[in-house]
Amino acid sequence: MATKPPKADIDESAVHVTGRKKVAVGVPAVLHALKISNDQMGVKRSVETLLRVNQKDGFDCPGCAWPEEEKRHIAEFCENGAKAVAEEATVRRVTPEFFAEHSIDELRGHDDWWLGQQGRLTQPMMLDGADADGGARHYRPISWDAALKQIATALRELDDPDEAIFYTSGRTSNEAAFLYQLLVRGLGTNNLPDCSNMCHESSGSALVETLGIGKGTVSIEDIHNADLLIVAGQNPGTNHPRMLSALEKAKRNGATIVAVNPLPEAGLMRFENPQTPRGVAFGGTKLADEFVQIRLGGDQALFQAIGKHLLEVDDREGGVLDRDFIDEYTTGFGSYAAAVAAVPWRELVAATGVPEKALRRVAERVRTSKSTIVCWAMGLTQHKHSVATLRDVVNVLLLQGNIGRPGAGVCPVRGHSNVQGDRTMGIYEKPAEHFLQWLDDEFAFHAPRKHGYDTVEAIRAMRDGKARVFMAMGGNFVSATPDTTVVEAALGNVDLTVQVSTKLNRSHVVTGRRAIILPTLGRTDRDVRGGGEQRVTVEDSMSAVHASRGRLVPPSEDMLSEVAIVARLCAMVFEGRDNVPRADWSALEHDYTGIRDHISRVVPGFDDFEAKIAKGRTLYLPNAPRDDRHFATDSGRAVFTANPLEYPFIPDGRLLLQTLRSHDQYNTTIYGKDDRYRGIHGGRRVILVNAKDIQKLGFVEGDIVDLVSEWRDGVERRAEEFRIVAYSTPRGNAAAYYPETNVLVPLDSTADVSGTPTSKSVIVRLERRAA
Ligand SMILES: Nc1nc2c(c(=O)[nH]1)N[C@H]1C(S)=C(S)[C@@H](COP(=O)(O)OP(=O)(O)OC[C@H]3O[C@@H](n4cnc5c(=O)[nH]c(N)nc54)[C@H](O)[C@@H]3O)O[C@H]1N2
Ligand SMILES: Nc1nc2c(c(=O)[nH]1)N[C@H]1C(S)=C(S)[C@@H](COP(=O)(O)OP(=O)(O)OC[C@H]3O[C@@H](n4cnc5c(=O)[nH]c(N)nc54)[C@H](O)[C@@H]3O)O[C@H]1N2
Ligand SMILES: [Mo]
Repeated sequence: MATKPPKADIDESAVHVTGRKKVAVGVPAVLHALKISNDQMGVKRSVETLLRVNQKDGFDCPGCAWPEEEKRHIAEFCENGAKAVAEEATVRRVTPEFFAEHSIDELRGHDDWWLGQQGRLTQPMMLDGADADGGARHYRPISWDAALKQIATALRELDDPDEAIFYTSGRTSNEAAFLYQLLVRGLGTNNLPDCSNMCHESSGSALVETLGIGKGTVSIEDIHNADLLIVAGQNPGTNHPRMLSALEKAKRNGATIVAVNPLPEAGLMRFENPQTPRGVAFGGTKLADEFVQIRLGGDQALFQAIGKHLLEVDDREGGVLDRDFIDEYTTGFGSYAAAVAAVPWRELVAATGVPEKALRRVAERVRTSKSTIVCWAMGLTQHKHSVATLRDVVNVLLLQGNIGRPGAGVCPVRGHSNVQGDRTMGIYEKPAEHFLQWLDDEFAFHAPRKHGYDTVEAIRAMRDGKARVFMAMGGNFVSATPDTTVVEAALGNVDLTVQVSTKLNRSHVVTGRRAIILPTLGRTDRDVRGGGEQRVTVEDSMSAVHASRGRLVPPSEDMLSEVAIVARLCAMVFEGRDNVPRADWSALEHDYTGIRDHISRVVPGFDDFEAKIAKGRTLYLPNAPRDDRHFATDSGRAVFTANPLEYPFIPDGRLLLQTLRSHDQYNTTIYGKDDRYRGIHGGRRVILVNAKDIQKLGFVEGDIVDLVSEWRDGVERRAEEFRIVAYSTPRGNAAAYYPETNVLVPLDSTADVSGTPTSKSVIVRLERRAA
């Protein structure tokens, strides 16, 4: 059932705009984090909890996937990590009384901010068909056993296992993820969409094809020792604050940093490290040596320009390219070189919005660099031509042999704290044949081979009535996915929706005909099973795996870990069936070392898993391109690719909108109403527009407008009542926050090859609201 996205809870009339900050972090950040965490947890619990973040015997921060350094600070967390911890370790509770008080219709009128503020879920709850007396529908308490039986029965009764869809968000531990994919494949489907499909899928697609690995090729030491770091399409001051410390270190070691972004993001420009007295006292470190204010979607052109310049100078003077590397380790150089030679400079200038002189200046920095790393996040992955863009990033690095040597390589900076680990554990709708064979051998069954649905395909399947059960291992599917109205209607077509969650969100209130909530332990919670206190493991953005152990008393006694939930479901779903994985599910539920044992035999690089993560140690997964310039591509070589130049076309009178994160949110979880570094306070329904465009379009700052998305299917998608804010962004480009704007992103507007929704490029027109 579709509902109008609510906007009542945050009073947008209170929004006000101050100047943009030019420095990130520093003392105000620490104070702000402590305020949010004291509100949620109280002072004593805040201090106890925050001191455990990312320590060797503590828990992995549930914030981002940036790696920990070998030598830990006492307080190894950042402002936004502290907020993520506070959100989970809050003392507020959502109890059965809460659900008795609020009907489902009432809850549906609230936004994710209000829902998240209510606290931790404490007991399994079930929402059935209409009430017998025809009154309002409420979630009612249900026992674990009854809830899991309902789910198992629904799965066992499907005509076809492909009628079930299993989503995963990226916080799920390796152990839970491994069992979960086994449950799904044991049922007989590969329908395993995950948040990666909307996130770094484009990186995975481009890197597998060109380097034979779907992950980055650098370590934290490489970052510290790089000669040149290009940070493109990323806002680390907000989303990966600990990365700023690494950039600061690189800077002290003599690195040059180039920031490529349509917005002058505070963290990239200047950084005050609250963990060093120097940082605060002396106004911080200047990070970016050069800021390239690029047009949205102009990055492919930028990297083609760099490649073109390097080739031109090499032709004239020689000595620019690493010929030995190119000859020995790569293929496709000739066709790449011919392709970039044919692109006219004026087109590269038009696409980037950057003058040729400035493009060549950046290229000169690359030419003279001894070792170059390119870091990127959503600004490069969420466009139609993202895979082509990232192929061109790889091309530039290959020219100078910048793969597989110290201080050089590709660095896709991951989002969720275990999103990379979940993939390693097999959360993937298109699993590799060798992975499935190893699963078959280990568990004595035959896993399905047919590829499953990714996130967008899963929505289409539900929309078209092809799916009957939808289960989510964390996340907030309704708010995180594109085309909110379509998604809400699609979920309404499903017989049973199941959410395994820590906190309440829109996905619990926009449901299938029946719905079940299974409350689960988070990273900070102590997890005691029959076999004693359990640890789980996670993999960071740089392929380092380590254990995580929560210490807090869980929100209620009636909660199960993700592992226990999935292990019990495996037992119930597989009972008495042929061709299902064979394992002692109850033993695995009570002692996770048994799961790690299975992992060590199935997943490459995990030999001696248990010993390697003992006593806070880290297991570094093999990384063939980095370790010995091995490339698991068809040719066994790294691949240069020739990619036709693409960039977005913006029709006259329209703007190209990117949807991004404010400083006070974690994806769909809204911590607060401020975007401190960008100077927006007290509200979220704002659209940042270049002052000249505001004037050209006939508006003034502060005008309230509807954003209307224009897409070739002719469907009108509208997000209502946004305030216009003048901001430094290239002409024709605009920015507004997600998830409020997801309603504008057309389901079928996806990246070529990777299928990622184009959240960073939505054509909109602004429509004045009648006063
Ligand atoms: N506190 C906090 N931490 C987080 C998250 C969070 O929500 N809150 N989310 C986590 C997750 S899942 C992820 S994936 C990451 C996201 O981390 P980011 O990718 O940093 O997140 P976004 O807010 O989407 O910011 C995109 C950045 O790219 C820029 N950009 C947009 N389009 C383009 C473009 O075409 N070219 C270039 N060069 N730049 C562009 C934007 O101006 C912005 O600076 O952060 C993770 N960490
Ligand atoms: N328009 C637009 N859309 C986007 C993006 C964008 O930039 N623009 N970014 C995309 C990206 S990069 C991503 S990664 C997705 C994010 O998509 P999701 O991962 O689906 O969304 P989150 O908001 O991170 O999910 C938050 C919920 O996860 C649950 N949760 C938190 N911790 C745990 C845990 O430990 N276990 C369990 N079981 N549940 C837990 C809580 O209930 C919480 O409400 O959104 C995507 N959507
Ligand atoms: Mo993400």
